[in-house]
Amino acid sequence: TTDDVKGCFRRNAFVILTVLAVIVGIILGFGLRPYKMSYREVKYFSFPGELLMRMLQMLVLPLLVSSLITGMAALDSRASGKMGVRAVVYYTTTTIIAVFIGIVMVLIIHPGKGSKDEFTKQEKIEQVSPADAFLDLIRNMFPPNLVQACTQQFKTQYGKRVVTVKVLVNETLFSLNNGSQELKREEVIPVLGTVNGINALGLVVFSMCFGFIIGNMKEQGQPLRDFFDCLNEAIMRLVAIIMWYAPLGIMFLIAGKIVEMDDISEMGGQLGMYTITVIIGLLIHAVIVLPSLYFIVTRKNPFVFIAGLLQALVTALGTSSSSATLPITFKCLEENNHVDKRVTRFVLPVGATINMDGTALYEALAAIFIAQVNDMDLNFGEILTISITATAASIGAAGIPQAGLVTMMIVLTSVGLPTDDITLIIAVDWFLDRLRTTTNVLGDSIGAGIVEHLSRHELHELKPIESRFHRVFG
Ligand code: DAS
Repeated sequence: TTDDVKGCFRRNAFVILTVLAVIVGIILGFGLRPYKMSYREVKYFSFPGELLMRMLQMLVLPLLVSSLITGMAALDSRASGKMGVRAVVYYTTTTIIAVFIGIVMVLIIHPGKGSKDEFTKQEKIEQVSPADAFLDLIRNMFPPNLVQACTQQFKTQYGKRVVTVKVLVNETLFSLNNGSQELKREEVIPVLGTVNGINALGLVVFSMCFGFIIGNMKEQGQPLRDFFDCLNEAIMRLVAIIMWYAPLGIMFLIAGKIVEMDDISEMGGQLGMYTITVIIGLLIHAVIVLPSLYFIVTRKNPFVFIAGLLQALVTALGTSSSSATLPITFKCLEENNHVDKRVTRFVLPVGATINMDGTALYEALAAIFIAQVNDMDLNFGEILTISITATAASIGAAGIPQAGLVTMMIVLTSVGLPTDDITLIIAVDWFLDRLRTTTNVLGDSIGAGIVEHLSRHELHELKPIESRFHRVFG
């Protein structure tokens, strides 16, 4: 039918446009490097990319709340309970596998052999103690009030300057020194509890409770269910518009980052080997483990499923933020892969908040790399500690740029490694962050496909989300 043709054209047009945008972005970035643009020029040059980030970030919270409420309301307690258990089992399994891959890779390749002085010593970052960081994490689970929790302000990093992410909800300042500037203590409070990170857990729980209640209000709850369904539909319509802009935004995000990155030739052998080790680990997880899991459970071709996600995966690559990518992940799963909305609305918000396979793999691998650089031999107990804290830190990491680098402090401290040493790997973190964010988004999406398949009987018994919006507006 014409709708199918239109849908197919639009889907492929997006993917082709976005992949082209990445290629042009890379060429543009390397083409502009010889001009040594100033910080200000890079900031203006990257503006179209920042615009995309802000448009997506603006949608994240209302989308997260409305999708969870309507998703929960559409499920009865039995179905949501079973679905929740399946999702948690999947998250736990894939995160543990990811950590295991990270550890095996860094122990086999051993990129950290040699001495530390090869690294261009960056300025010390004054660290908040992990106890403060952990307390901040707990404190930030509960925003001062819900209204504030829906207003967030992000200024993302521009290369060589202090990165400041100021989240109105908690006044949590997170600054990552990417360059020579010294940081003041009060500025370095890890971005553990941002409205997009662990804090969303507070909102996720609230939304699930709210959705559960209005789901059990039978007919009286219908107006409320319709309200949040319309809110969700309205946001998804906005996403449909933003998706046409996304390729342009991604092009400038990638080009801007390449213009300002350190000279690759300056990168020492150890850092180069470390980068290759992370890439191999993430590829094994993203190309072998996750698709195999999908095939084992659903007996369907995983690469057809992944092809439908390309727009979201490239957006994750461009924005290095799984939260900012969430609206596009929703669209790809529901429209390209036709995953049931009752599953995506329930599983995706939770997954994007706590399920970060790429980050868990990265943190375990990086911690052991730093131990190797410090000529520290870790025993089995310490490696086990790193596995556990890397899993916990990936749950606490925010879905925003370079959050995984910050939560890694908990991992380093757990085995007595110097937290300052995160400065050794900052130079390549902006690039590896993109890859681990893409892995995070892939893990969440494959999880939605697997949970939907395992829940097909329960879903069959319940009525689908009959959107009033479509009923009224078609
Ligand atoms: N950038 C984070 C995300 O959006 C991942 C990370 O920093 O590790 O998922």
